[in-house]
Amino acid sequence: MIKLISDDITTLKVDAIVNAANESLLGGGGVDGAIHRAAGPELLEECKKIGGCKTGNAVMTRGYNLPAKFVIHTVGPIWKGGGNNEHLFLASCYRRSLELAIANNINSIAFPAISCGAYGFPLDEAADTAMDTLQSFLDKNGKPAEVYVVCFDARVRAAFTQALQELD
Ligand code: AR6
Repeated sequence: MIKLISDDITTLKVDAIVNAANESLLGGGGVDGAIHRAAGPELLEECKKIGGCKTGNAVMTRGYNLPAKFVIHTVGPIWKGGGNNEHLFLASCYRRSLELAIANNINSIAFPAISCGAYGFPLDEAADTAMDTLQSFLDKNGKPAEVYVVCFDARVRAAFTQALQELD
């Protein structure tokens, strides 16, 4: 099941929320900043111990003061025009996050629109890649049971709604 919701990801009571982080894992703006503020300083401490994450990969921490038990930090690609494997890296972010989730018995997971803010990925293209990757993973693995994509504004909602409709 893939469901779109319009909400602040930091308020969701799911097993894991996904963070659109950067390779340092030391925090930043956008959804990353919001997650660190809501989780509290222990999140940064755990991230420092991990020591970074490559673009397209994902790592997991506890959720600390968040309602979510875990945070899966993934690093989306910076959009550079589309000729630098941006779509492959973006797909990898969704897939690696889901692999970590099922390896840790996570049944409910919420994604933000990875790379669609500061990293400048065109929304329609990001939405297509996100939805195709999520659906393929679910078709193959049959879990996690609940996958949410959080649409923080109307433009994101419109792009992801269209991409979801195109799946069937
Ligand atoms: N809940 C859900 N979605 C949100 C929230 C929130 N609280 N806040 C923002 N968004 P961005 P990126 C949406 O820029 O493009 C950071 O500085 C936002 O509207 O957060 O992957 C990192 O440290 C947009 O649709 O992530 C990196 O340096 C989406 O989340 C860099 O930005 C992603 O926007 C990563 O850039």
